[in-house]
Amino acid sequence: MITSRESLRTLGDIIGVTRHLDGATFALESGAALRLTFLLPGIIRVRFMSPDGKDRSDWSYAIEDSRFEGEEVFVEEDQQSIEIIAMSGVRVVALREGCLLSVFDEAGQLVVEDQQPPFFDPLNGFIETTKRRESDELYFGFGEKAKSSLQGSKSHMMWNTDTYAYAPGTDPIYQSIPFFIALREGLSYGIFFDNTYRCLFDMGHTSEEYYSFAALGGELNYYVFTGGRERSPRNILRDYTLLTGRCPLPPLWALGYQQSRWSYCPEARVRELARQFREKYIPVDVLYLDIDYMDEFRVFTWNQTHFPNPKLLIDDLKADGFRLVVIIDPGIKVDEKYFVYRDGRDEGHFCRTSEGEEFQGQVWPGTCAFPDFTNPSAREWFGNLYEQHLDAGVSGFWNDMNEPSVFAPGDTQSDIFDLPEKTFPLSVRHDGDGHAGDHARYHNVYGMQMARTTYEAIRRLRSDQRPFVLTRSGSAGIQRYAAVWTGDNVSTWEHLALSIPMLCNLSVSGVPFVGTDIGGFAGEPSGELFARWLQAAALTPFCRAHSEIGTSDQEPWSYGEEFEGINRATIELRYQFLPYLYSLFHEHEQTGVPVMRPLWFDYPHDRRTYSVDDQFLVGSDLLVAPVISEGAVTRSVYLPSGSQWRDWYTGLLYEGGTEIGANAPIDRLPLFVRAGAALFRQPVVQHTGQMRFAPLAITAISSGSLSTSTFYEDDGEGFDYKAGSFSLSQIQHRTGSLSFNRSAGLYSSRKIEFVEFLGVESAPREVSFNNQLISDIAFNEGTRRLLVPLPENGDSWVLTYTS
Ligand code: MIG
Repeated sequence: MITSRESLRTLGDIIGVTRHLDGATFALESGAALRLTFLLPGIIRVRFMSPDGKDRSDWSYAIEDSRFEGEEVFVEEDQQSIEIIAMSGVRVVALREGCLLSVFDEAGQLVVEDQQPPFFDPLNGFIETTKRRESDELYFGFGEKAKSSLQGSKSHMMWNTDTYAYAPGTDPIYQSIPFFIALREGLSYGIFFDNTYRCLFDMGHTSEEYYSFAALGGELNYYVFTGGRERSPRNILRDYTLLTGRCPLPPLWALGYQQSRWSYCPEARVRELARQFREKYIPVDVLYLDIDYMDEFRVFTWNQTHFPNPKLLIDDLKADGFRLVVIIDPGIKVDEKYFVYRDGRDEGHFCRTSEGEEFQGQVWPGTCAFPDFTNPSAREWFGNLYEQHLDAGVSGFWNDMNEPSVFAPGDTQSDIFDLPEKTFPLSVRHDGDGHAGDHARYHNVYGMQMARTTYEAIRRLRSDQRPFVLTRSGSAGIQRYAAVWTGDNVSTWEHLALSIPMLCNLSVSGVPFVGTDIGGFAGEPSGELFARWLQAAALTPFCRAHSEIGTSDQEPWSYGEEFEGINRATIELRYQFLPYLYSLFHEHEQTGVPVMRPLWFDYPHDRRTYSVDDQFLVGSDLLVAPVISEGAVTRSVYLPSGSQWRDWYTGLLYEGGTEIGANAPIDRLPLFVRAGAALFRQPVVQHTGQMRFAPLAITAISSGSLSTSTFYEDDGEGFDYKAGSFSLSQIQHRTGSLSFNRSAGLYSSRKIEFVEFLGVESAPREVSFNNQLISDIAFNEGTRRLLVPLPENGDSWVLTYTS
């Protein structure tokens, strides 16, 4: 990082120990102190305080919940070292000399250890820690990175940056999450560096033998997640999201297909778009308005010529099952006659320069001032502005440009921080919720605090509405407030390929609600590329097509009749799986597991999964292997070991741990299902508003061994679910038998109309429901599917067949 190694100092030896119930504090020679806290079994906080003698209060935007009781510890000391042992068995050993730390798991195995003492630079606040590294250890996460997980991605910068048409390898981009999961031989651990300054992670880049993370300011304050007994990624993400929060269950409509472009304008174009979707029977839930809906890009205004009556437009769209999301940028046009500017200035809500002047910079509206979203009163003021959009019926908000991005700042950046990103000067002041600091400190949280402003405003102004916020920028904890899209990608096959590791790494950084601009933002995709991209995105958590102004049309029907049919079927596939997808969001809210997962997340013991960058899991049951190369009609698929898998289309069984060839004609998304799984699906609907009238179907995937699946359901809106208005069902299934049990909840579940068994080799001799024979069944030998229409059924029943 940008500092000279000569001016680095260590923090010195440990010269004193104070014991606490939940850890210890070490006094260091340099005057700094180290506080070690055992927050929970498996979460250890390492906080070095005041190497520069400055007193810093303990303050973080990332941490949602710090009210942990702490784990009780024993402290043992000898000449060389101090050992702190928690009740769970997790242990930290600190060498007195150099304050070198080693962390051990419950089973006594080494998790991670310092390779060098921590360093700091008294001249500029630089801090750094270095850990030993085994040469085969791999690292995933780091938030939003335009990199595949393995190929050369060994150093990562944390500094939110507007990077239009970024290329594979561009670093940093829009979001920075200084968290990673380390993986080696099935054992994992995680580290979260809770520091909002510019950070650099050097993960074996400089030397295979160690890795380091450093920041240009703030504290060396990090959390080690040991991953519990299993040392599993699942436990690590559970614990990381206990600390930084989870994504609250989104409104159901936000899981539908979404159509955007810069810009659908004027109103007639929006109405035409809506009409086309319904006429063509292409399911969709959400339409977007980009910056042109506003009066000269003034946020919270409408262009009166193009959108003379927004409420009427939105009402009409709603009647037809559409939701509208509008963009809101942070830049406020400096204009005496503009109420937002006037109020913001008069009430002092804008960011100021170090001289106390209003900071101004150029963005879309021209010269702008920028709300200080790190100030609670600015958040409340800006948040209240959303009221009129909510009154008009706008369903959700899209926060863009919040890195923050500034085309031309008012002054130039200087000194060691002199880097080319277009953003605020680093000296701009922020309130920091009472912990005042400069932009160098708060740059990375600006976007998240804007998304928070939006989220909290909807919660405050519409207590019965689940907020939907989409954000471009964010930092650790962003999942509490918003869905995230990966910014201005490009319409190329390379970018399509990149989308998979990008979304997987965001997912394992605690952010489950993620997606890319389908078809690519910059440039124009061919019909084939758009169709393949849509397939790749069909089961991603956030599913939205979006493209730049001036590009050709990028709707599902824009590429001729053949592709229109293919694209319709792809979107229909998503809608059929929506009950399953929705249930996964509930699982995330409960446990912190991501919705979309890299293969290694569920199969850390299968080393071959570590390098799979062109497939992903959706929940534990679906394995998606999209075609990401032009002209391909087959592809090889790796099926992880530990499960058996069936081809979704043929029902054929495959052993895990094998690589197979999959058929992938242009109209097919290669899809595999875990044997034993039971998935909830539904017939095609045109939008989620029709779901409450649609029956459910269970698709059970044949397997010799018994497995249990859980399914969550509620009415898809509001917060009644928190008061028990949900339904939780359990299915136990093995070949020939499926038992269903509604185990909890007050919500009256949708009717279950069919059970479909996938992977049935021959026509069954007998099918019975609660011991009564059923004759009206359909068996398809070619697809190995047995379809059983269910009689009236209640909270608990059993379906069996014999072959
Ligand atoms: O400077 O609002 O990433 O999705 O269409 C460009 C116009 C500003 C960037 C976003 C993109 C959006 C565009 N915005």
